[in-house]
Amino acid sequence: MQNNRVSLTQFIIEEQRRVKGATGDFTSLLNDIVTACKQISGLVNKGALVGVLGSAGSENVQGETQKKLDIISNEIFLQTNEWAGHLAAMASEEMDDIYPIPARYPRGKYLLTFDPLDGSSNIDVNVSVGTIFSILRCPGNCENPTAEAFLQPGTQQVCAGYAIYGPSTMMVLTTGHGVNGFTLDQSIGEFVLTHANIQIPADTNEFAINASNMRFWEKPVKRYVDECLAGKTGERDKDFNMRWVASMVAEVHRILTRGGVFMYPLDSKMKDKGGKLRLMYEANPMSFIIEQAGGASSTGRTRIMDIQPTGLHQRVPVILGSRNEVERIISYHQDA
Ligand code: P6P
Repeated sequence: MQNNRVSLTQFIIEEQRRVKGATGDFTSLLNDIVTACKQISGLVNKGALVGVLGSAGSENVQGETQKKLDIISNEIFLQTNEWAGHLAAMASEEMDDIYPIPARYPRGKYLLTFDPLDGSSNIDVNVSVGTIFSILRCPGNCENPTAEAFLQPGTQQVCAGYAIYGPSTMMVLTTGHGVNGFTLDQSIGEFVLTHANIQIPADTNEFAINASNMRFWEKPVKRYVDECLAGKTGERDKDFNMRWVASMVAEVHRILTRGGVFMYPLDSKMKDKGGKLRLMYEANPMSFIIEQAGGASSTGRTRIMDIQPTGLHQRVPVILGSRNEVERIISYHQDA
């Protein structure tokens, strides 16, 4: 590689060498996931030029309007990952039920969950979107996987990652040995290691929340945000900045890069649904990444990665980012 840079392919293979008894199965699976993200990046980058913008005129299991690119990205993930024999099944934000690997292909020992195009409401206005994925081991009989096989706490994840389709396309990954970031070199079509061993600052002066929901928030969140807004004149004795991109991948990436706290808390509007964000393919993979980078991720009441899932599309409140800020918000929930 130019300038002695390490490609993602080389990085994954060198990681594999550290794992005793590794067969190369996981490495090959991760390579297929990366290939799917490169294809999605290409389509996102072309946008209107290839007629992929706009709504598909359908709704997903979440009751959300599906963009054309939501469906196309989902198809790309299925087609790129179904044939190689590494997976028993897949589950996606865009599909009601699990996708068992078709009988014409061999089944493998892993399960893959993904949100193929997170933040897709931004796609038509050309704001960063991304792909989030999580890899679990398939417990028991992988010959006939069921939705129950996926219902494992976040601590069981083998790997979590996201691609962010922004000014540059990046891939950020953890396999439980820290977090590393790779930038897509479009001239060679390869991801290259550019952000090794990412660590989140424990403190921050930046918070991210959809402030239009303020009247629905619980008291601990309202207390935290009010203190941030009071800045130097209040409890915190420092001024804060606010961001809201409405694309979780973009918020998490900013937090990994310069610290911060992201909140999509339980509010009275979403209380009956359990929250806004989905546990299996948004909150858990992002929590794994955030914790591996030295941050924290909680519902405000419990560590997200400890939650025993009860459903494939279960929603949870999410408060994640700089450790000291998340712990402060948790303490406010305990005070209440
Ligand atoms: P709101 C995108 O739809 C998403 O799932 C996350 O990526 C994002 O953080 C959140 O929802 C945005 O929600 O209510 O601000 O549109």
